[in-house]
Amino acid sequence: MKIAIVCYPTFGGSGVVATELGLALAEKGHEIHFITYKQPVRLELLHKLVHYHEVSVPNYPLFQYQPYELALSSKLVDMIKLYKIDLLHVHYAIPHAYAGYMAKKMLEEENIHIPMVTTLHGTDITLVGNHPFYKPAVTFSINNSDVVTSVSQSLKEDTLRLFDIKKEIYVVPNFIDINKHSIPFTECQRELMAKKEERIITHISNLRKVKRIDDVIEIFDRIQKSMPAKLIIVGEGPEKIPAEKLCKQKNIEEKVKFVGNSHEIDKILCFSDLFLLPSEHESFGLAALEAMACSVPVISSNTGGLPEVNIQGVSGFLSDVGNVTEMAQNAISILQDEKTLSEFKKKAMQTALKFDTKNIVPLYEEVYEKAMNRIAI
Ligand code: GMT
Repeated sequence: MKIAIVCYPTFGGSGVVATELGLALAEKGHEIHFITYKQPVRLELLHKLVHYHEVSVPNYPLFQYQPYELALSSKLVDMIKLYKIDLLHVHYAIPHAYAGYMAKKMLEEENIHIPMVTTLHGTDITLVGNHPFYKPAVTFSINNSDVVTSVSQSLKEDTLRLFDIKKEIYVVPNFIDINKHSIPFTECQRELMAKKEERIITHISNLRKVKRIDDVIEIFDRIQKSMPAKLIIVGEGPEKIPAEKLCKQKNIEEKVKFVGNSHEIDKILCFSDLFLLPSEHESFGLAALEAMACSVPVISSNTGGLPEVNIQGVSGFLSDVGNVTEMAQNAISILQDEKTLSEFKKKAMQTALKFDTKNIVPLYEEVYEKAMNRIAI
């Protein structure tokens, strides 16, 4: 099948999932065309079935806002015609499903009927899409997609609660290539980050308010008071400077390393002992799954789709949002001795296996079949 994938190319779960999906589909023989404004961060164009088409938006000084949706829908029309694409898969409702719908309608004028699958990722529903300024357009785009998927049962329920949805929503969880993530420990650079006796705690995100970085630091502060430990914070975002200030205030700045965005999260995770994700909201928590796939247990909040990924007492522990006391106690209980830690590490990895690429990508292929049949009817 020839599939066009539209996604956000930057650091962030939805772009990562879209990219990994495209690569996995190409491995299975599908021809994949990524259409977005920048080459997706995890995309290496080394596969003969993977293409990337850049959407450029000319900067016209008269406009306060440059019309990206217009440029995207025009690019979609051109590429779908040029490469004879069979199916369009848009990740993130805003503005991709909206632009995709416009492309579909333009193509219909030329008697080209292209099915559109929309995957909802979370922030497009719970944070941004739900805003009254966007809600009618998001509702319309979801209802006018041929097939809609969401990355967790919890996100499906949120979508049905927040919007007037007339479409079936299929849950297709996020996934991970377990083999790609199991880096042998010998390759690790642990000694660059921490002393032998120190536990390494890691947090990876785009450091936005929703990730509750203050809680990450508060939990770590309590851990480091009871055992030697280091905290590695991977990512860039608006909460970075306040977080650095908080570390200084708490006098733990030497124990916290901010390493910025990284293309090598596996190499960081492979020497991590614990992953913290105390988010205010998380429709799935791909970062937690990536940690688990590297045998890193997770301390998280119990919001959104996190309980579908992180299993209480097995791959880690979950607490109510903001309950840093319980999160720190649970973290210490995992880290306190080698036997408990290695038990949790093993189970974290076993829990992640359920989400391996080979189990989930066929579900997307089934969804594509459904969408193709819908158009054929
Ligand atoms: O929150 C982020 O880190 C970015 C955001 C995005 O849109 O890329 O992530 C959302 O989609 C991810 C992939 O499906 C999910 O794993 C994240 O849980 C979800 N973020 C939120 O719901 C806050």
